[in-house]
Amino acid sequence: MKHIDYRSDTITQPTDKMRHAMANAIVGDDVYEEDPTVRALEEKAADMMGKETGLFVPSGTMGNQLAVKTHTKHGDEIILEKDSHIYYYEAGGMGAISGVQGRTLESNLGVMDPEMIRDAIRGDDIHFPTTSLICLENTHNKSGGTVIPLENMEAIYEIAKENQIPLHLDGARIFNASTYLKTDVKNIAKYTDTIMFCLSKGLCAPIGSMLVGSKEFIGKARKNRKMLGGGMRQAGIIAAAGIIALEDMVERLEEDHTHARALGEGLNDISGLSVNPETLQTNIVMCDITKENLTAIELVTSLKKEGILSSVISSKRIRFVTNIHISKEDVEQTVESISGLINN
Ligand code: TLP
Repeated sequence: MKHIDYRSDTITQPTDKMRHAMANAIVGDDVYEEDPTVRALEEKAADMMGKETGLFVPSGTMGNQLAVKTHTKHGDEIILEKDSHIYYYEAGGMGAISGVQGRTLESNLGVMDPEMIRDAIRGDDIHFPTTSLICLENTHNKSGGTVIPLENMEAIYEIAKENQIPLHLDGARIFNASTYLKTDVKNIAKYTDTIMFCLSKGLCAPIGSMLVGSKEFIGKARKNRKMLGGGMRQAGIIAAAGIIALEDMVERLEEDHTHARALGEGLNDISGLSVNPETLQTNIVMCDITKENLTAIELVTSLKKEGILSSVISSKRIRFVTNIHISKEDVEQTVESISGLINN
């Protein structure tokens, strides 16, 4: 049976062009900084974001955790959104690896109030930990791929600067955000000190994320990457696909957004389901089950039997992520199948 796989955009397969580039990549030992393909990817990533330099990392999680580790010291506090990936989905890494605690804030669809951030920054008091990092997430995964408006990022960045606290962006899907905002990604990146972004989600590279920032910061992060076991050798094999992800795959994200909007609107029209239209911005659809006596696990299991794969987010919420392997026809079929299931 053919599967329509909405579990994540991480399931995407590399393109033929990527596979060809990987087979022919010129490589060297990247721990010695001798891999020209990795270097080319790091320079390209940094240029696109308007930062001094970049570091290729095996995963978005490692990129975020390296940022936390490199910006902070044990016992510090970091400010972040309460459902942010760094806090919610990274296996407690910030505590385990960096020994920091989180000051988590509420948000409106991933958008935090700058004044709440200002209030959360610790003053100089013997009782307090030191606030050493502010983290944002754009797009915001758990809110449904929602985008942070540029004015909000600017306001938070100003507060960070006033207090000499660095700002790290979990930009796993930053190109989805720039596509939605119809702006160059640099216009988002300029309100950050460091950014992690993923090559292996909607951009279809098989492996890898980038951490970008100042030369000084990335130098320290490179050492921390080694410490965590993320120093890779002939990594140009995978970096070659990352270059194609950045060169060829950004423009196609719009298509994922169109499909997500159609899916979200279709699901919202089914009685017993609800999707907040305000969240239909990029490629993630969070669908709430309003029908009584139907749980997310039951719906996801029934859908699987019909060849439609989705994820359970909570007892009454399921997630769909559009990606290169989902077509307009798949979306239509999905809405039809779910409508049939719910009405039976
Ligand atoms: N998100 C995955 C899961 O981990 C939840 C997904 O399927 O959406 N930041 C954000 C905002 C992310 O959504 C993810 C992955 C990461 C970081 C981590 O990236 P990886 O999976 O490469 O470690």
